[in-house]
Amino acid sequence: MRFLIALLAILFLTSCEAPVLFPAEKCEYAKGDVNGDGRVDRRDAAIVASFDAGSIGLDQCEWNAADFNGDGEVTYADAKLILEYFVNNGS
Ligand SMILES: [Ca+2]
Ligand SMILES: [Ca+2]
Repeated sequence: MRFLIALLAILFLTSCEAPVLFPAEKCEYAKGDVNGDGRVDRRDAAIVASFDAGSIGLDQCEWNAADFNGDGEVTYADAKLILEYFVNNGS
């Protein structure tokens, strides 16, 4: 009986704690720096274009960086803007 009470107490206490699944990944990629190499360049634009074409996927960090115009979607428009940014700023 004592074992059962202890087991119930453990279950109750562990169920009250916040679930710890996986620590939130830090997304430190700058806007447009989809591959996280510290530069916004044609390679980032190519990644976004590939994503838009459906040939690759993006993780959440990459996706956040890829939405260059901040419209909540990652499309060819973002690839174009990233490329324009690269051409104009020579990052
Ligand atoms: Ca980059
Ligand atoms: Ca976008």
